[in-house]
Amino acid sequence: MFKAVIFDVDGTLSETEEVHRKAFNQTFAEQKLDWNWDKALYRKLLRVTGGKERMRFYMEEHEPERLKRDDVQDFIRALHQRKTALYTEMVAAGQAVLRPGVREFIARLVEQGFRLAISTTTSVPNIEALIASTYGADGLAMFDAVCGGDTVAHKKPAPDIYLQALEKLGLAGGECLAIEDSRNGLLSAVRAGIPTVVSPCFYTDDQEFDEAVLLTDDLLSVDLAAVFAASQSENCSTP
Ligand code: XBP
Ligand code: MG
Repeated sequence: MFKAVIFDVDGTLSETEEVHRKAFNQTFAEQKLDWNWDKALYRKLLRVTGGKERMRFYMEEHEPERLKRDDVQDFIRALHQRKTALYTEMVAAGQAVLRPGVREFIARLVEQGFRLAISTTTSVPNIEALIASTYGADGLAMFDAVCGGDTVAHKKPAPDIYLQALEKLGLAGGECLAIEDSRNGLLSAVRAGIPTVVSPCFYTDDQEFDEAVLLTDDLLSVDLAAVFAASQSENCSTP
């Protein structure tokens, strides 16, 4: 049976991307940039994981000249620092809540003795803010491994952030189950050899999830024994 469940954060634990989008847009407005990421554009930009990488992707199409400046790296880093400050303030103010069923699902896992971990692209302060606002100051203690943001060179869909979690847990991929919302996250986990349940969110409901061991919109309905059996029998082809 699985020994640990590894959770993605944005879109999985909480529908946080609307708060990220708001923090990005407020940062751009403060800096007098006429960049306004509406929902339709943000859905497209979410194909790129990582806020700094996402802004660079946006500039490639909308402000290629600015990318040629010597200070572009510092420019992006400064924007991202301000965005993260705004995002964590918004989360601390209660603007991000757990998705339906997540709290009960995690409580059930803890009760049944599963170890828990986090593997996310989002910045570590964002993880801390979300867990503190939804579980209190000691919330992170539930997780044996918390892996996020720039601690890896290659973000999702590369496997790095999930491989980091496996190393910290001291477990093999097949001993764990990943819970994701997006194709980038699914590919990252499967490439790390981890069977993955996908629960799509608002921004990922149009994506493909063929490599998932199970697709669901209700984590509480997941039969872990059946998922484990399916994961053992499937030849998890690494895409
Ligand atoms: C989602 C991401 C992150 C967030 C923004 O991460 O791709 O980039 O959109 O957070 P995941 P940052 O689904 O893996 O939790 O601006 O801190 O990157
Ligand atoms: Mg996600």
